[in-house]
Amino acid sequence: MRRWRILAGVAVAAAAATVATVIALPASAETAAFTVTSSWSTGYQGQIEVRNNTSATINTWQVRFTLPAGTTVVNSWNATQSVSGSTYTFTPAGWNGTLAAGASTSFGFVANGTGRPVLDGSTGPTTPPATTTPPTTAPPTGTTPVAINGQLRVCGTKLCNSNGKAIQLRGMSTHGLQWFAKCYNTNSLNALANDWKADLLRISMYVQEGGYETNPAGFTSQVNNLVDQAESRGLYALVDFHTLTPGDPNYNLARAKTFFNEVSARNANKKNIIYEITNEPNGVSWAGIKSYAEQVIPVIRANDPDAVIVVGTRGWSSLGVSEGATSAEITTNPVNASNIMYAFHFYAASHLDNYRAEVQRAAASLPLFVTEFGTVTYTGGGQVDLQSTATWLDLLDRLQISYANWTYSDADESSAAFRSGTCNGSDYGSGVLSQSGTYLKSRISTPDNF
Ligand code: IDC
Repeated sequence: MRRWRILAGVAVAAAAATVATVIALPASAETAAFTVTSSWSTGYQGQIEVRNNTSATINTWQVRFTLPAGTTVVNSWNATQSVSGSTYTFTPAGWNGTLAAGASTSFGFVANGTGRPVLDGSTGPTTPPATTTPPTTAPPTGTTPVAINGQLRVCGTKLCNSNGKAIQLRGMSTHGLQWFAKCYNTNSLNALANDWKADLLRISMYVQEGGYETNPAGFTSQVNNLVDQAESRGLYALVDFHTLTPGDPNYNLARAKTFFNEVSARNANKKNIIYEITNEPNGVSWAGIKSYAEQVIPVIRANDPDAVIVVGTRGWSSLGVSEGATSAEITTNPVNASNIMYAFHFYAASHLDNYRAEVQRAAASLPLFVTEFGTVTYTGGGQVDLQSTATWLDLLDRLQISYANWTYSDADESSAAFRSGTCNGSDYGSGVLSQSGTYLKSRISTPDNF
């Protein structure tokens, strides 16, 4: 860890009586400590701890650093970021400006590139000591899901491993990366691989709502980084192009082609990547979804010919049921491509026996992948229905249908696996799980049948 003096926000402090004490103190009275919390070949996640070393409360602070050419901040949290050229300035997020004497707060960021920050005015070394970068996670040892199963492919209606054995992957979905990037760090991902014994991380990259469309390069890099993080732990990575509103994926067709071209070119040689080309089409016909799929799939195939690709289905990936249709519209007019699967989503408190019956019917002729489901209502909140969830998961286990649960996050909603605030800390153990998280962990951590 590296300690810096921080710019104490003197200009701001001068205007505010409550922080007047800061002005009289030497600049070294507050410190900022930088740590690399996780790193990969093309970037890293950093954390900066801001500590009030004075004997009085302060109510604002400021940290400013410069990144060397070629390195940029993709995303930050728990602070307000502004950027000018290669200089980044961070001020409180709104709730962490006030620090009592001796208190500290921290904020995080993801950098694309390997250059480390240099604090404005810092006299410290520009190259951090080697100890600031923790070793990257060990490569698969032969016991991880990817080491055992290798490159997957669709065989009949099932997902098969490289030996041709039908398998089921069980795992968790991130929440929207634009909101919950801080939840995907070394500790949380280690917990997912080692404690949860998950097989799969679904990487949910919203396109709207502040997602991909606002910063294509940044989100592409964030997704790639998480594919690497999954790979280093032997987990499969399901790359979810999280379309939701508008519901017609064709609205995002050009973006999808750009995104999947880049991601598939970069990750073509990996065995752990699976592509989910649209999350939940809604208000659009099956013909419209099929047309989208038949334009996006060739883009991926040109780079990564052997990867499994999952196609969303009509009515929020309900196989059409939520819009009054059935899976027959797919079976009679399937996507013209091989090695693909179809997505089905459910929320256990909302989607009951008629949906289960349709899944059972469809599974006889279509390869299905439950790329998202919740234990709660379709709002992502409300009551956790463990009984319906158990019925669903028993069905999926029996049919060997792979699944990912919404969400591996600390969102303030009952579908989240962690209690609100968990991702501000480093503990991802049993004590911080929600009711939903406790149940999902108990299901996912049972031995796989690989
Ligand atoms: C929900 C999130 C919620 C967010 C909302 C809008 O849980 O925090 O405000 O999206 O973006 C889906 C979607 C998924 C939804 C989830 C719960 O794929 O994006 O997440 N859900 O409503 N389909 C059915 C339910």
